[in-house]
Amino acid sequence: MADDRHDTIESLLVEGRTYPPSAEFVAGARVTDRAMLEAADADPEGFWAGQAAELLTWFEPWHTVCEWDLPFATWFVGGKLNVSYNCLDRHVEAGAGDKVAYHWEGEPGDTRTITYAQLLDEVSRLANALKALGVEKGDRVNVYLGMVPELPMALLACARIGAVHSVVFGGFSADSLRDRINDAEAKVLITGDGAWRRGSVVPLKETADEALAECPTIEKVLVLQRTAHGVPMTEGRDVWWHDLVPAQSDDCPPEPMDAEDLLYLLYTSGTTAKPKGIMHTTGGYLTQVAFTHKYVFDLRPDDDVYWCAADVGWVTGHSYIVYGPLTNQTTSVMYEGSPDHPDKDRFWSIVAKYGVTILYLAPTAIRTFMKWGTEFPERHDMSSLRLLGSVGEPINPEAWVWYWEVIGGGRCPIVDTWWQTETGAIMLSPLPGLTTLKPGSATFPLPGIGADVVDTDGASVGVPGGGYLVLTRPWPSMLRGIWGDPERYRDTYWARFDGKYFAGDGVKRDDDGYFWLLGRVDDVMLVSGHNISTAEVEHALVGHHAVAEAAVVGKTDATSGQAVAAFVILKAGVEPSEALVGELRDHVGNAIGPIAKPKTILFTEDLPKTRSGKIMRRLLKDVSEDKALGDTTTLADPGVVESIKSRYLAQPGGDDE
Ligand code: 6R9
Repeated sequence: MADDRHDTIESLLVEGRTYPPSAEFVAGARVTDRAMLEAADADPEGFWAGQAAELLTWFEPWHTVCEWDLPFATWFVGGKLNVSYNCLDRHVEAGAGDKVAYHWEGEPGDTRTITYAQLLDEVSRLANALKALGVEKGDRVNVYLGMVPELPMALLACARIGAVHSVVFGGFSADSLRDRINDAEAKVLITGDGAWRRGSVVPLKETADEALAECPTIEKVLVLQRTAHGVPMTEGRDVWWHDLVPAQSDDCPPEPMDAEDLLYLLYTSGTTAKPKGIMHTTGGYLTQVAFTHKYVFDLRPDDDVYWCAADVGWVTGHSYIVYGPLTNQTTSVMYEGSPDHPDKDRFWSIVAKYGVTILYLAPTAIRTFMKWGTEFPERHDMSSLRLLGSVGEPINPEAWVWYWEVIGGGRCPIVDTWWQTETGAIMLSPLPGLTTLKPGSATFPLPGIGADVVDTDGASVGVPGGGYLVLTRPWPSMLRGIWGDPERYRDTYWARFDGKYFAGDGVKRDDDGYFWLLGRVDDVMLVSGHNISTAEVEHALVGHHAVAEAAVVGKTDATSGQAVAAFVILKAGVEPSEALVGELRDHVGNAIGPIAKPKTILFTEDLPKTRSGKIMRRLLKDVSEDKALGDTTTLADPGVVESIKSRYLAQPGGDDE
């Protein structure tokens, strides 16, 4: 890194430094005062009804805004609409058919530009093809594809005919796919021959075939050709997309759906137990997704080129690659492959090529880019960027400041957005034209959202204070339950604190009332009677100049109950050594207190992560305690944990000292 840049970042990291919105940003921003927050707070239902009417087109109006029979909410009861109509037809009818919906770039470098009119045409054909395969309203359709335009098309085609989609991330194993198909009792699977990832073929069809050997409900499989590497087709069951879809009519009237009809199931990333089929419905979901997309990203639909670099296989992709952006008639970028193919500047070349103005990333990606160094973003002109977003994990201040300076050029507000598969849409986030930012804080609840911090008895802790994050009133895009298991829904989210939704995250509020997320409460360690959050120790570790990324778990310890075990990825060019272990232990001791010093530190090249980039601490805990590994099916790369395990057990002091 150039020395002046290093100095700038160091100076920005001064504790307590805040970032008010610049006058230039405020001048063009959608929200610059508290009027909307206050109105929403005074009358949340009236506020959401206003948004539903303004942002969506309804075939028939609702008669009741919200019915709340704790823990079951319904929104816009009696209203009728169609999601694909809202995402496509109405924009074409309004004359925006030639506007680009997606600039798509394949990993090998092939590109496609898809307008709203073309997308409507393709979605209608696909919807007719699904009907031809026997799909009816209410049926479940599983989708197992890479990041190709046909993936959003598949979601929209289901929505068009009232089928329920259940997307399984294209990197998941045959077992994960099988379990999710069987839980949803899906009738049709949409998949492909393969997907491109890091220059190689991800064998989707072979994996799907393995899963389907044990999926009795699947009748037909629609197969998209992408990699053309030659895959087996099962006679009578498998149909090539190119044989069926183009031959269909491009006229498929959108099915009028009830506001509370099921739109999709999405299985949670499963960092803990058995995956849950989270249920999202139609009217409330689309309202809140469109609202948050418009106001959190301060959208200017005529000028912005928006890129959410997540995968459609997780909720961020559902809400902020497909439904939010299309409802708001946005021009988006979609990229198929990995960020280091053919080189580590791929993302930045895409930003420059399409003139991306809004970029939405996960902290895990940002930390990876930090590890690779500034030379890659510095190769490209990224002056088109005007707003940056972060989602998926707490972002540590070092990564925030790096994102601010190196990617945003010190000019772009960063919206740190807290939400969950279960919440459907962003819940806590800055409003970029209003909120003064603090690096590492998701700041405040958005308009219409009730959030609080409570202690173990469910009592509000006030400001400042720390405890459990809860949501205090229903919101339109909230999950409607867990598929097939209403009791588990009640137990998981509503049983812990009476009348409140428990998010599972720990949180602190500072003197100014800002929310600071501390990670999952399952990840809190108890060391000699002291609660220490894994996120705090991880933040301390990545605050050391040698460390790129860190994961921390509490391992069972005979003397202290639990001991802190750390897994550390060093920055490029830093050599691991015993001296560095000592230095890092002292560094944590100084930052938090001697009690938080890791007992063991293992240097590693990689960490076990889910496909959405979340560290699977549960598996690291198994490693640190030398236990059989729990469910590894949701890992991005199952090899990583095995290799950490063998090295962990080999290291001096890796066992109990
Ligand atoms: C959207 C998504 C949800 C969990 C959530 C929390 C963590 C997400 C965060 C964040 C701190 C943020 N999380 N965003 N933690 N700051 N801005 O990630 O959904 O995959 O269901 O995960 O992710 O722990 O409870 P999902």
